[in-house]
Amino acid sequence: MMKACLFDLDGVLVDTAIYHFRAWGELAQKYNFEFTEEHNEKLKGVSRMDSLEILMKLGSFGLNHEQKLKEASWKNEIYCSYIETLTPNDILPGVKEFLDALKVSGIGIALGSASKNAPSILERLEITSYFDAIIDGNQVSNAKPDPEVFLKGAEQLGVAPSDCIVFEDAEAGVEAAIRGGMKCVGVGSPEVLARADMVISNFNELSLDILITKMDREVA
Ligand code: B16
Ligand code: MG
Repeated sequence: MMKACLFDLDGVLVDTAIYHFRAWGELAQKYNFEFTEEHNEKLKGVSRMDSLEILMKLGSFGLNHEQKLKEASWKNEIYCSYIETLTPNDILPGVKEFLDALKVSGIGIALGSASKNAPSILERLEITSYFDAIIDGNQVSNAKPDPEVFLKGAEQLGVAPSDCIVFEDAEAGVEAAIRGGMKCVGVGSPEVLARADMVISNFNELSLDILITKMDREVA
């Protein structure tokens, strides 16, 4: 029985991937290698430090621990300057209406994001108050596909993982939901998110009734 919904942030509630792309692109320029949108796909749902490791491989350059911290924080400053421009108009289509429907039905709402900037993004979007639990990159030691971020969310809500539905746009996030024993709605391309229980392209396609009907059928 569905008792809670756990949402990823980037790519599900708001599209900040373009800002990550631009900020990492500046690092790529600094180290003089090509960084494409296709490369950026590999960074979705991946933590900041793991993203830097992927870029180091792409650009074939090495950094010691201190340099890694310095470059990651340089990228984050650039990223933060971009997200300063976010407003409630940047919430992805249908999200607000869906969150409203969950609230009215008394279904728990949690955030499960790899981003350490998640709290400030939610503030800028003016949706913090919807969330009964917020788990972000500051509170987990194991990145997705490890289920830690979602299991902590379920625990804070006091709901069993089998009664939770995760919304994810990244393959690693879908895998994390599955490993956590939760159902998963993929937001994006059915090819990339093939392991999700159902896939939508945006929240305008989804109502609470559709979700419950579809997920009940999966259980039966
Ligand atoms: P930060 P999500 C993830 O957010 C992004 O998809 C990923 O591209 C980013 O590297 C990661 O957050 C860390 O973000 O640098 O802000 O801590 O999709 O898990 O909400
Ligand atoms: Mg995401």
